[in-house]
Amino acid sequence: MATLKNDRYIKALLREPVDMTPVWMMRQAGRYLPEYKATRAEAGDFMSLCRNADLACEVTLQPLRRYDLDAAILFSDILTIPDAMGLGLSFGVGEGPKFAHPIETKTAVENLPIPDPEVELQYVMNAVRTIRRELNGEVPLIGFSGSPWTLATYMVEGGSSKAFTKIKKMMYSDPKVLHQLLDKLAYSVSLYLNAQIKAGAQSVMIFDTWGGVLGHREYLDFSLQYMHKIVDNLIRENEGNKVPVTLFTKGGGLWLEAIADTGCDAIGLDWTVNLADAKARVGHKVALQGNMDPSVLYAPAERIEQEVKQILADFGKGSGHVFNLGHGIHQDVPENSPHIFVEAIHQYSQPYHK
Ligand code: 1CP
Repeated sequence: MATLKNDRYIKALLREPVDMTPVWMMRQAGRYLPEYKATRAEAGDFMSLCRNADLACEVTLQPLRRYDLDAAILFSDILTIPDAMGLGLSFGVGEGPKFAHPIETKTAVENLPIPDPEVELQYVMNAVRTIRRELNGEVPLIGFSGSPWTLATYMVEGGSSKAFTKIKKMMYSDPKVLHQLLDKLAYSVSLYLNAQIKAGAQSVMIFDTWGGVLGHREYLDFSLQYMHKIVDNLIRENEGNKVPVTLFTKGGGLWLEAIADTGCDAIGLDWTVNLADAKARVGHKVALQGNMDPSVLYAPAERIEQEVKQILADFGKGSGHVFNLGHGIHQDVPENSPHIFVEAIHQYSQPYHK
């Protein structure tokens, strides 16, 4: 990995020795940073920020200027694919995503185009290329996508959901139509992630934020099966380096063995899982990423440090752990909390790597 000055994150994902546990934070760019709000205001709206490579690069780098993070993550969103399929994505200030044309019928699924990542999603690839150039080899760049199931929830519901009424109705009454949609999404995501890798992403992560709302059989059939197809299709080596892939299913703790069997390099964990148990179950196959409850960042410094020490002790000695939050950072955490979190990980993890 001659091109990287700090390759701890990549090494830990490949379970190769490191000097200390690497850390980054899910949703590390965003509204908890005042400078993010200023850049977003300059862009006008969220999608204009994503479409402007220089501004997307700027917000990607903002958290790295403040905190000693071991990886950068592309600033974009999981909903770029459905938008490129013509669903008409919009975000109001302080509101969730909305689609002008949600997917309601079999015909709508059949008519969905497969976006060409270097055409309809070229703005994402331009952002990847710009960020890679500006990072100048300091830390690796993570590319990402939503999982087919998680993307489908937004496309069928028309936006965020709590009960997932429409997509579950489709799943139980019209499973063939849903499978057809998921199949198109798995293909689109594979093309999209491979294009990000070719544009310079050094690792990729699939966010299955809503896999945990499924029953056991439904998770395997409607979510994991399609992530598995994507893993099978991904470029796993680029520029002479391995490109590790991480799968994160929020609420996926029951399925760690099945997730590890997809051939991914790492599993992202939320905070409901104990790292020692997870390591005993799958640590011989994959690395683990996580898993502090993001709400711990509301607590005083001593409590944050105590939690970091506990999670490090749970994972124990050796490589194969990337520290992270178990889900996205909250918008209203105290400005210094991420600093305390990151410093504690680097300081207290060193004995575990000797
Ligand atoms: O108003 C704003 O400024 C927009 C807020 C915002 C941001 C900062 C959205 C809208 N998306 C993002 C960026 C983003 N989204 C990133 C890159 C930033 C980084 O991590 O540093 C990433 C990786 C995502 C991924 C994402 N988007 C997920 C998966 C991860 C997760 O948090 O579970 C999901 C589910 C989305 C959908 C989405 N986009 C935006 C919002 C507010 C949401 C969530 C909607 C919901 O709760 O249903």
